Amino acid sequence: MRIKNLKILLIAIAGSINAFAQDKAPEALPDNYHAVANLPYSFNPLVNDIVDTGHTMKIFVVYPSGNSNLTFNDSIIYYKAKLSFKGIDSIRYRIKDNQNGLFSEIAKIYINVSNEAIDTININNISALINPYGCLFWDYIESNHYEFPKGSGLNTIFSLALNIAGTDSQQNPYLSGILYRIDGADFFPGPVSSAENYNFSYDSTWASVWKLDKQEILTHISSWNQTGYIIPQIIASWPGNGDPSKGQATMMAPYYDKNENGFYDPANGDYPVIRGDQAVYFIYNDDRAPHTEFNGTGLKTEIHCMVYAFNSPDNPALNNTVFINYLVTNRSNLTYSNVKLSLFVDTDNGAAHDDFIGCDTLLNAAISYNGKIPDGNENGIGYGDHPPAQSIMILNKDMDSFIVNTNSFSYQWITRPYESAELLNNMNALWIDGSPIIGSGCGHNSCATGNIVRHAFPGNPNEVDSWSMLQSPLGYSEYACFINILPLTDFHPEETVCIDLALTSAIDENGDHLDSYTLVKQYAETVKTFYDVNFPASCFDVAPFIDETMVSNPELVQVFPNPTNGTLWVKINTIQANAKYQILDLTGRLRSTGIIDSMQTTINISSVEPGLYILRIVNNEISTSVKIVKN
Ligand SMILES: [Ca+2]
Ligand SMILES: [Ca+2]
Ligand SMILES: [Ca+2]
Ligand SMILES: [Ca+2]
Repeated sequence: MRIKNLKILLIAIAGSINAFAQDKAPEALPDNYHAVANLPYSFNPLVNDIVDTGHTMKIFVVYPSGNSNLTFNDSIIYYKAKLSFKGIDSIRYRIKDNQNGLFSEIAKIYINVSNEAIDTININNISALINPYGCLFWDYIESNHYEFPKGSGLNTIFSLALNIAGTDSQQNPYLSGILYRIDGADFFPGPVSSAENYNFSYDSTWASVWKLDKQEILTHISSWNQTGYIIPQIIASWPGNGDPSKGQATMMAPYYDKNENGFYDPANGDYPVIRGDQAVYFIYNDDRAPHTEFNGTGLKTEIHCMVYAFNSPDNPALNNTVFINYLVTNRSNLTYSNVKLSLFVDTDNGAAHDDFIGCDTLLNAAISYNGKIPDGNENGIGYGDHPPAQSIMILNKDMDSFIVNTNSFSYQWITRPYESAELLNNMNALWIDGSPIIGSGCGHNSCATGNIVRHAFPGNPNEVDSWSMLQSPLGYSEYACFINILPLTDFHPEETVCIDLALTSAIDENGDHLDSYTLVKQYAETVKTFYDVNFPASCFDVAPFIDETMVSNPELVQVFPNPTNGTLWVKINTIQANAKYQILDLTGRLRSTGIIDSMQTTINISSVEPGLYILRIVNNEISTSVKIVKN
């Protein structure tokens, strides 16, 4: 009886399941994926989803997040996280049963997005966003980050990018252009490689910046051979060498090759070489893909870039400065002529629409400053009564020409370039309509008369009779500029051009916008002197200051006592014409200097604090360095 009843019950349950199944909704179950930012992926979220036996299902809808772009078809979601996104992205979807037409509940898809390509340099009074996509300081989506003072939430630069143009021997034009890399791209992360190696693996490897503090390197130098020492990931992955089998150059990021085997192996004591107390390093090129921002043919250049800064609270000029070192190498087999290298810099002194910009031809600098006080946008956000000025200075070359443009001005000729011909005009010191700079008034022949010049608004706004934007009829607005660094007659295969820049900010806390202009010029001059003293060898000489080859060479120079309490007796074997000595600390800061005028010279360093220093003997041709210890 009981057995019989149970049997009937089971049959009844089975029957109800069958009847119910015909109307059962499909079930979407959550999914987890990993992705690298800005690279394309295809996901099939259906693989773990449930639908009735014999039925099929499809993706019905996908709800995007703001962190990614996606499309989908019946079974695949094509996904790309935004270039500057990092973290967990969450999108949602529903599926549909193709037979019974029912929909699932909403299910979530979690994508863990890694992003090694975005970091900040932030060791001094500046915090700035760095990436390897060609346009510094902005995130290619909505916000910029060149924060000064660090922590203020206010910025003095929107973006900075290097443009390159040239012609080959047949006069064919080449152009790699970049303003904001927002509607297309001419520049891409990574070194120039053979075409078959431009693939997903390449992209995921080189979508990266490497950020290092000098202290991490010094720790590695003193610890690499200690038991238990683990090489920090950033030192282990430092891109010292390219892969020749992939058409890459052998030497990439600078490093000290302790065992002199031509190969970066930090486990054997090699270490990254940087400038400054902190550096962010990356490599990019104009060859990875067809150009879509300015649609030109790329020159096949590879750019190695080191952004670096010094933590120097007692030196406000240095503490308000970020340096950039660009090494631009021609990796094509063409010799280019009439080569232009032009920096596009969109300066924003806080609120963007009340600014001026001009240049200083003696400093080789662009200088932006506020157009009025207080600085502020329509919501009152800005620097207020003490707006900053910002200098962008070329340290190792002359500024060949300088021109300005704007997104928000009523004159067509001063509008920002959108076509390649307009870009080339700006890179050649012409307004976008091809007319020259007239050295007075508005600067254009429609509203000014006078001589043709190559530098727009070179005057000091504090000087009433000079030609600055303040004295022009243009009025304050939203401005950007082209700093045209140099024309290069011939740019040969495998030749490298080196550019050193310094970006210096200043606020006169007791003054107005024009007092900050005066102060930033003073700071820029201080920074230029620092550069000239501390980087005398070459723009290519990345960092002479923590080189282990700096041991006393008794044939050239003897120093004793070492360690010293204050007095150093320096003996050299020959008198070098115009020789001088420099005492540098390990950040490269000059602490003492003087003339070497005999074969035996006494140097007093009793005023410097105890620590490790570099004594450098330099004349016009050579330098010899010796480590010294001050007790
Ligand atoms: Ca799923
Ligand atoms: Ca080595
Ligand atoms: Ca402003
Ligand atoms: Ca601007």
